Amino acid sequence: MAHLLGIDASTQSVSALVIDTDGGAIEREASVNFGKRLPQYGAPSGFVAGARPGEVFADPMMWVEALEQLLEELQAAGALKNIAAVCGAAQQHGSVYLNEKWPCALAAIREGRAENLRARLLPCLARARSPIWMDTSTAEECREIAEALGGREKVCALSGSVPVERFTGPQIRRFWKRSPEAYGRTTRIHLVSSFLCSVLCGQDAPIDTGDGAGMNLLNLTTGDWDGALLDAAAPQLREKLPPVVGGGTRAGTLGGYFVKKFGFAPETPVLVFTGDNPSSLVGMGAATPETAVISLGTSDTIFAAMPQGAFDPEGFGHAFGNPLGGQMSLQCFVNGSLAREAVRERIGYDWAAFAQALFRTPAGNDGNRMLPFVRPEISPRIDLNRFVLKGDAEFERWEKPAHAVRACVEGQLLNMKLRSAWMGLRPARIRLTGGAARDDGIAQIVADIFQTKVERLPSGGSVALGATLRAAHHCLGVPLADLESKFCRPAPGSTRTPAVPPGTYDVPLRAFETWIAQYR
Ligand code: XUL
Repeated sequence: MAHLLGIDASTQSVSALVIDTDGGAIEREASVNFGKRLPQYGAPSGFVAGARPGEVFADPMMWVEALEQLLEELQAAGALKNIAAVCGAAQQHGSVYLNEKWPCALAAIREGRAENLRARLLPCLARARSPIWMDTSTAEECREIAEALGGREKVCALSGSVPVERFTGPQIRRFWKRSPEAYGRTTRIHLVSSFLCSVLCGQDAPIDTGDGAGMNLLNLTTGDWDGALLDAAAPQLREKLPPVVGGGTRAGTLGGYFVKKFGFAPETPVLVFTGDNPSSLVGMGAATPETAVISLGTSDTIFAAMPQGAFDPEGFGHAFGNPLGGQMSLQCFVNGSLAREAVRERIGYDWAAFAQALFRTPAGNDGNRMLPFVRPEISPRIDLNRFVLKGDAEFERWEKPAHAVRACVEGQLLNMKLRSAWMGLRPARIRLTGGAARDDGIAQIVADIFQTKVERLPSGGSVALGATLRAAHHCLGVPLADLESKFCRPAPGSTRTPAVPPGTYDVPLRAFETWIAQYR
């Protein structure tokens, strides 16, 4: 019996899935929410604002402690027996800065000498907190990198994205400029994904091309670090980064600490981790461009496998490595679930009433619209920190709560449709994942605005599922098609087809584009 463990280190929690490939079943799901389980970190949603505008951080020790609690929970449930391979994925772009103590701490984990993970790893941090993907503080560094390379387009042609504020290269540059001594003490810089993978293996793990492409440091054509991009970011950067590898590469085997404490088999293979979005692409069975994915989580994203060489002329979209080979397109929106949550709180609804509201309001929302950005948005780049409403007087005074709900969801999806036009998607289906995907009203609006059939899979955990499928495929040799047929079939009754005629949203789309242009 082959069981696979997949880990998803996301913004608000660390979650896991255990699957049984023979039986085609999800054996166990578990999750540790940072705010609820680790309140001592003072990060109810998994992050804290920094002192300067746009800065957003998280504590890497919070991720490590949550990972350990998650494994404890799985062990207590008897779910860690028979684990044949492990893989994982993490929120993208965030970076962890480690000092010269890091190799010794890893060796202690590897050899099973470490007593307490936190005590071992805390002294290894060259920077106490990690900047994460919500950070928008590096506009100046993005300009400098563009200038060094001869323009934003040059950076995009090399790395798949123009210099982007949350991407790791500009973040590293800011750290070097502001704290040159701490940068000097840094001997290794990891992504969240490669950091956690290293901890599990007790040895420095590589970065995969999927997550590596979110750094503005990787040459997307060669699949390796790019000398010019590294030089433009910070000095001596190459020696501080781990190697880059394809998504099918083993990072190592589980460290002795984990074997001893959790009863894993010695030498359990660990496949290189990737970013949450690339992992979700695999978990959603979206290996070809016929299936596009919309993920409605802390961030909302739309992504799909794509042929090489497409770029967003506006500069907000990205080309990442596809863990299955080739590339994937991605567009990310900061104002995902936190914006939906803010609307829900403002009107005093619970989630059931929020979901119901979408069935009590018509497509187009009687002309009532919202710019649904409670924090600075990245697609497109807009520095709003409040909702803007436009419609009838009652609506604008927040006295039509059901319309406020639809205006938020329609605003988010109209913006997504407009911003993702560069991808040239003509998918046969859109697969919806993330917390809000369960909501039938939201699924219907996706089908209506994109005029495409919408499907949902039985498990909400597509990131962790993708990790288990990659582990099964690359470590155990199970064909991907077999895995997809067992684990990536839409849940019965979950499909939604367009309920309004094509063209229904043409006017709202045009109106939204004109309106949003005033704020850019
Ligand atoms: C993608 C992005 C987010 C994070 C967090 O570019 O910034 O989707 O990966 O989920």
